Amino acid sequence: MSKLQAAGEKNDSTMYKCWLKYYKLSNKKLLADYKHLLSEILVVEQSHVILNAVKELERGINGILGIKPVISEIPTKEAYLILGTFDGVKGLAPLSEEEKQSIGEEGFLIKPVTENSGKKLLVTGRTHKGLLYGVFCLLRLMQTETKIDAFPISENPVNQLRMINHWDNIDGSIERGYAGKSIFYRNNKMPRNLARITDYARMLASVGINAIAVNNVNVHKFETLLITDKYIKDVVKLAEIFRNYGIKIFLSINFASPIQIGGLATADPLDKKVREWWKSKAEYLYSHIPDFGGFLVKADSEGRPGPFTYERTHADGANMLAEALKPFGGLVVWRCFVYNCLQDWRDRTIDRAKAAYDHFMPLDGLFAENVLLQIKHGPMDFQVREPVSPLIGGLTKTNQVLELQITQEYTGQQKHLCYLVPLWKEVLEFDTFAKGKGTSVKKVISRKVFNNKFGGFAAVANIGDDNNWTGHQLAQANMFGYGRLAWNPELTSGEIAETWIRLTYSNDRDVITTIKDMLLGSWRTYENYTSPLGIGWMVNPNHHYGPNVDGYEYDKWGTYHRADHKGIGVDRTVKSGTGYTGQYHKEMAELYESLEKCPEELLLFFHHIPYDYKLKSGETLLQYIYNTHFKGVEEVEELKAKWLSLKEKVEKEVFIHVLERLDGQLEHSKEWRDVINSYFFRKTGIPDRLGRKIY
Ligand code: GCV
Repeated sequence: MSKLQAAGEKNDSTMYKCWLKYYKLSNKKLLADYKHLLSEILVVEQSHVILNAVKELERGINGILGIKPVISEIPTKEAYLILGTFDGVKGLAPLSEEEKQSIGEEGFLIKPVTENSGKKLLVTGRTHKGLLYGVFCLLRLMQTETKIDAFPISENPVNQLRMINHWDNIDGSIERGYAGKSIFYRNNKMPRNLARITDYARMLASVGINAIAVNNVNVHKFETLLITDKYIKDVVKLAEIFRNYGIKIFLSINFASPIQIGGLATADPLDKKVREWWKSKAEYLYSHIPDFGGFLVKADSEGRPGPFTYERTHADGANMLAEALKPFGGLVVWRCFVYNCLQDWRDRTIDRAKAAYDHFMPLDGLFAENVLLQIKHGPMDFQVREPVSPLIGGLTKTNQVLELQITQEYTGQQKHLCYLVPLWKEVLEFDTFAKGKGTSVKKVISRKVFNNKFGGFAAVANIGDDNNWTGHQLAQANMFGYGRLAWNPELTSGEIAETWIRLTYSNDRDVITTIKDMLLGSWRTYENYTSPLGIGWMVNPNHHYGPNVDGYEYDKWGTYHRADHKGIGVDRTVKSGTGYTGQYHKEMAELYESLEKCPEELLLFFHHIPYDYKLKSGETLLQYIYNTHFKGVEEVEELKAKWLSLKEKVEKEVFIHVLERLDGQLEHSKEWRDVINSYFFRKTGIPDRLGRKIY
């Protein structure tokens, strides 16, 4: 067996182990029931993936039940767990045709089998990958005290692509990374610590991730060489580690590669030599990595090269790559984050929010079958509150992937607590009305609406080489939540939070309810003390941390709030504004167009409003801004008080770590409150009705 089947890192810190801590169950009855069934594991097939599944079972059973299971090919006990595919368990456990039919390529079934010779627990599926997911599910259920009579349980992932995007650079830095340096690279060398990468692959597989792009979408000089002899052997190593956990590797590529590394004079997608170059590149890649996933591409965006240089369309660019990858089953994941980042703030005719739709809608239906358009969930850029991109559900003939951001670029950079699952849930539940009422985003991307071949989720990772992976330990819940949601978007934010807490901390009721409460309200709290009502962008330019109301106001990035002494907000109506509302299907367009009907949390995104405008609560807009900013800080105080109440219930190291982060958040939320409130007080001269301190 290959060396890359490396064991994970020997690291006993609970924060390192994340939700795979595997601590002993305290419920004696349950412990006895599971011990009875799981002291022996019958393994009937072999592969790297199965080996990892078995290792996980050993690890989990050892931790949760406190026993070392016997691994066998022929059972020696009366009760045991059988791990095998439908083919593998033939003759060992009965399975009906119906049961088999209900399980897809990545699904699994966990089922008790009672025969004359005793009770067994079957973990089965169509593929080895399905078995791996089944094992992680079983361990999750055990750790969260699920009774054995809850089985049989079967699951299939709802989404086909469940991808992680890394914005890691080969020098070791991570664009928008807040948890240390890259786990993959350092000083233009890779891979770094194989054991750590193996642990990461385990973590991702445990929540059902099946694809990973390992380098930044901004592909610089050295990363361009990942598809050459200089780095290919290293990429092969990474691919092997991830493959053994059922995860396909993708690379972000530089559209100008034919020029930069191919010696050609052009990267024109319609040029014959360029097309041949990419074809031979694909052959080269697949000769090294037969299950290579494909390319992730950022083109003509924020200074990256792309087809526009040659007056070609994004369909031309994507289809050229698709043609090269097609013979090998590879995919092109093409990002729609394309906009003019050299805008003149004086020019009110351009609206960055319109860009993705304007660029890609005219191309709907022109993309090759193996091209997927990856669309950021909002029309701007992962702000704390944005409407859902009208491109999702606008496109009807193109494969669509929803892009989320787990890394907290605009939501507190893992110094502030901001559990993002409720935000993502709102996006998934959003009704696009693409095919009448009920055409939610989650249905569109899971291919339930249009006849698309591919679809799913992608998200920017929030991990780095910090010992606790995510900088703030509670930010681990976002990585966990993303994976769970991509697997099953029907799960609620509360269910996901609760499971994460029980896996990460304990099954203690106080711990569960307190942390769940903290997580569930944290996005709203962050929104309260930062930028109001969907306007976004009141951050310091470049690094995007901390308040700066006018930081982007007179800049080139197209991110304006248009505040003056009378009012604030961007008029994006068709009637009198930029016309952005017209990009939605009729029902949503009408809603957003109307000042009265527009959901209040997005009011300033769609309308320019006077400060004395009365909101539904009866407060004026200005007073609402003051109130929410004071409230936000009070809520952080409550977060801290809640955490303090857990002093005796969580480990000291964890308690102190989170407390330090909350202290920092409290100080920084005051900074936000005071900067924002003072800005509006100074613009308007109108004091807070409640006479609170504004500077
Ligand atoms: C990787 C935003 C971020 C950039 C990021 C870009 C993108 O602009 O600030 O760091 O670049 O989005 O999604 O491509």
